[in-house]
Amino acid sequence: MGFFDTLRNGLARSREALNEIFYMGGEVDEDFWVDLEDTLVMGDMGAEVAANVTDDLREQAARENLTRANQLKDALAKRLAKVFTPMERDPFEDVPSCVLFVGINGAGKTTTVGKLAGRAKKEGKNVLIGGADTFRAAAIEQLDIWAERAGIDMITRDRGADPASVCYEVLEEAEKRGSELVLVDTAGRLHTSPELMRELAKVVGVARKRATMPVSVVLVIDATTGQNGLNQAREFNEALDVDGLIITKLDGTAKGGIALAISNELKLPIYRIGVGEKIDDLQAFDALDFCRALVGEGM
Ligand SMILES: Nc1nc2c(ncn2[C@@H]2O[C@H](COP(=O)(O)OP(=O)(O)O)[C@@H](O)[C@H]2O)c(=O)[nH]1
Ligand SMILES: [Mg+2]
Repeated sequence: MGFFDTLRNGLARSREALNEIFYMGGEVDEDFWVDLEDTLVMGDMGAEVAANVTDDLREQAARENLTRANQLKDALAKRLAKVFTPMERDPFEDVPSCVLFVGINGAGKTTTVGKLAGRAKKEGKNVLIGGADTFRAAAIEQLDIWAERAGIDMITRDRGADPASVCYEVLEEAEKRGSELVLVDTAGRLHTSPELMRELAKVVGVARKRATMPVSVVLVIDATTGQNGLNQAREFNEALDVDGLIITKLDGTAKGGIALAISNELKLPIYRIGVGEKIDDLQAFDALDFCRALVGEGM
């Protein structure tokens, strides 16, 4: 299955509601526009985005005399794609690079580090993994399994160790070894909390001060959390000045639109998207492909 098919399958549930308005009747009338705007709001894209996109599309339909709903599909995908904040630098390709992964528990940080490390190693990059999630013993084990599977070294310390010191050590080791890509996993909590933000701010501060390579802070967000994901993103970005996003669990959620809302509101690029639990289930993000998969293709 190609990249696009996997993505399209993953976003099937987000697409269902949109398809309904495109197929029902198929006539572009007043109801169509109301339904479209509602559906975009329901799809977690945010009221303002939904209104702007609907207005623009409505103008385009009038200008180009588009009267069938299906004629508007590609125009909608193209308009939605513009809502995303584009990526200027890819921290996983433009090496040397140190990436710190942050996010609440269960967002998919450790899995994403594992997937990215495995892929970078395959591409011949010199990778080092840092295990700065010293909050839970199981977290270190989980990361170790990924590291071992990929044949990559991991630097960590025992449970309870100071994550900022772990990060410092990882960077020293990376320098000694001439590592190109340093991926540092950090601890989350069930929710955002001042304690978590203080701990992570320290990790980020140490990394930015110590590293001789560019440091990126990547926020991992579970798409299935919908609006709550947007709230998390606001808090993390405020506390840590995040550089970009990875949105996970886009397979089988009806909340794919949240990716668009977060990228737009916080002006953050999406570096990768997660569409499953296995090593290959992490994809490059292309805004137009994503929106076409969300909207559906065809006349
Ligand atoms: N379906 C699906 N599951 C994912 C994805 N990414 C991570 N997971 C699963 O989400 C759960 C939590 O992931 P984990 O990496 O431990 O999250 P962390 O607490 O942020 O480190 C695990 O069961 C992962 O297999 C994804 O893109 N799709
Ligand atoms: Mg983890």
